Amino acid sequence: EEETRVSYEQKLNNTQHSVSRKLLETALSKKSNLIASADVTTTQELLALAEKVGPHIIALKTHIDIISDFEYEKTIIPLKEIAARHQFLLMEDRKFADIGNTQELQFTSGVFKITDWADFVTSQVIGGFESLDCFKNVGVVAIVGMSSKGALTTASYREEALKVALSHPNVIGGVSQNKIPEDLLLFTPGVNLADSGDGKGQQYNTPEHVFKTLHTDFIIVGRGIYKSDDPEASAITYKTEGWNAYINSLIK
Ligand code: BMP
Repeated sequence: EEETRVSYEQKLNNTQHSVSRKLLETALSKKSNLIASADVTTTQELLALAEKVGPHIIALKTHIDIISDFEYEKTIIPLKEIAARHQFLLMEDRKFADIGNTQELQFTSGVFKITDWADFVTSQVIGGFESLDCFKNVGVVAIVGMSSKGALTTASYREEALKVALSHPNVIGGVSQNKIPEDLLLFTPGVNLADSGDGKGQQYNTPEHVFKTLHTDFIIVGRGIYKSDDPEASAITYKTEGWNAYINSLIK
């Protein structure tokens, strides 16, 4: 793609949302656009990973419902302390996909009490505009398109999903494998330097590809980091690759 992208500084000037601002400010100060996906299943692994990769990431993405020994006091309180100390945000990848009232209950109740600790959450927009009203104290990243083979997020679905995302004040960005309007932040998972897939439908691209062709803002890396023998070294590699790819994408 020949056109230049919008820089983090420009995006910062164009947004009032406190979560967007925090993400962009953190990216600029850490020179990182890396979000680590902590798809581990115990509190100990989660906290150990957060501690190791914390200095190098702008956010840690969780699937909190896969933690088998979850306890608010033992899991969330220390996680929040690590996040504050290493200056990263907490992104709960809950992918809400229900009517507004149910999403509100899933967001505020149960054992996870996501509303009490997540800085931002992912949500499908399949429930329509008003289903997103309940997320007013956090940022919402709308699932616009999915990375897995055969996903039903066709061009026409993505177009309709973007209309909801662009019009809703709680939405700060989208997850997609395609370009989206630059007034939204673009979060791109399916990033891995070593693999092209996982045999379960996941499809991978390199950081270079997603910055150059999608003008993504933030890369999300799971197994490339947490499955590595040295997660901290891998986080540094993805941070450096991601930052260089971002800088290169600023140049025509
Ligand atoms: P990995 O890098 O190990 O493939 O992990 C990708 C992470 O991003 C997973 O947590 C997955 O749930 C999430 N994800 C994705 O892979 N594709 C999407 O389209 C949306 C996602 O949230």
